[in-house]
Amino acid sequence: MVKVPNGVTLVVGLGVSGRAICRHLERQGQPFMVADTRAAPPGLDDFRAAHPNVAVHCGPLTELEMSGAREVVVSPGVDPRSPGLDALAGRISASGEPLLIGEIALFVRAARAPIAAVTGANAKSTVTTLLGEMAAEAGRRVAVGGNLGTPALDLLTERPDAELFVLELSSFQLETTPRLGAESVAFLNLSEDHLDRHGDLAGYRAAKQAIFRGARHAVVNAEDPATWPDVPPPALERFTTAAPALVSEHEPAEWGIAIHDDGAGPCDWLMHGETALMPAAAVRLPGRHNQANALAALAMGHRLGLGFPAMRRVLERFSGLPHRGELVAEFGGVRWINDSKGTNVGATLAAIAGLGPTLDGRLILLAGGEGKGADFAPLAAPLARHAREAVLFGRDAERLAAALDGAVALTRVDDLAAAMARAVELAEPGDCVLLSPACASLDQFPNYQARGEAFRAAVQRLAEEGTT
Ligand code: UMA
Ligand code: ADP
Repeated sequence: MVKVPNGVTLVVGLGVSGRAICRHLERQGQPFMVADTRAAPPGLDDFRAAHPNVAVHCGPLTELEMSGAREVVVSPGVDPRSPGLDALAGRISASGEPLLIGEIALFVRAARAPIAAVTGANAKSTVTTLLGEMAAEAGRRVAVGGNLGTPALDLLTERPDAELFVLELSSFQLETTPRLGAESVAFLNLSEDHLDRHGDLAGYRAAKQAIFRGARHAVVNAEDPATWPDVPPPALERFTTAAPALVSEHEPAEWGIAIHDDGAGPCDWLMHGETALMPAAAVRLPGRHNQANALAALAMGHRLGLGFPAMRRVLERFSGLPHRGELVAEFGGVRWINDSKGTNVGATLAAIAGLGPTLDGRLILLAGGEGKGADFAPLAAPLARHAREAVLFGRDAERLAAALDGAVALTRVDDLAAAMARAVELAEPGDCVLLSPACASLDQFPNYQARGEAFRAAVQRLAEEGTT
């Protein structure tokens, strides 16, 4: 057994978050040691060289004696229920918080500006980025990060003058955050993801409900009751892709979409109650799901006092993040779309629905990877309607094939390169080749970005070959 010395903080995980936690504890002058379940995590030698006085344990956490630890701070990818940590459940530290916490709990203690936080199964990064851009456009000193990429703790030093923090928070981060205390939060949608960690949809939802703890304002999805808070915050608003429902004078107006005529003819407008805000078609991001995302960002921005003209300018110009429904190229009459961030079934359904009107039965879907225990059956009906073929690769290709059997033509291949080769064989003018895997990438790639880059590089090679 290796003992965590009394009064020393244990940091679990030597990845992006773990290193940010170490930097933060260093700045605070709090002694810490580090553990990682892998025998040789990448970058270990560099870490040791930079921190010669910090003890590092590599290997099973059950080899650690943690009873003297001041706190145990886990990285989001580390399951608090895993062997070695499970015994800490319910234990309280000297600071009165649970002994086992995550990076966001440290952030909440240190942050000196209001927090706006976004969670959901899908669209978190998009809404977080939109809100961050809106705040910047409105002249606020805003810092944006969290699950999106820059660890929340790093924002404290990257933007010491921040007057607003906008954070994307995952269920992994929220389940180790005892009390977020945010000025405004949004819970956008819920569909199956990370069931291998949370057990079932109820467990996944319960982890995300932590976003409401101590929140002063919340935005939820009127069409998805799973996003509604068990314990409502003082102010609660809803968005919907339908016309805003008539609400009593005691309830805030809904954010929705309705037909309106400003004199140029009737068309869909984004609405706040009876107030028409902007034509839905003026939102640059495509698809109804992105109009819902725009409404959620508007509702949060409104609460934060951002002016509508600034928010509208952002919605008119923001063309989306890479790897989310990104048109990589169009040549030979074929569109190639990178939706590598479609890492669960709900995201792939949204990507297909968003493209739907333009597909005309000409979709070639590339999907597969690590399914995280999800049920793929909901993909069958939209693929039957929109797709010519689904090309399946990666660890869960067989499970996908079993769920889609009979609904759409299927090909099973080993990897993305083979899936691309099949798509090239198949594609004809008018087709749309969509990489939206409905799965995590980790069986064959370091992350979803690498998978999307591999797709992009292959498409660009094809485009060059086709034009030379
Ligand atoms: N580790 C263990 N034991 C485990 C799991 C991990 O020791 O059981 C160690 C690994 O060996 C590794 C380190 O922990 O050294 C990795 O930690 P991590 O998996 O928590 O990942 P980080 O590199 O710290 O990145 C995390 C988020 N990753 C996860 O939640 C899995 C990143 O979200 C986030 O951007 C980053 O912190 C900054 O806050 C990525 C993600 O995939 C994008 N998120 C999931 C999603 O969006 O669906 C939730
Ligand atoms: P997250 O950070 O939650 O993964 P992103 O903004 O990165 O969210 O988008 C991830 C995926 O979710 C994209 O592939 C996109 O097609 C899909 N998506 C975007 N908006 C929605 C929505 N409102 N509902 C369902 N899926 C969506």
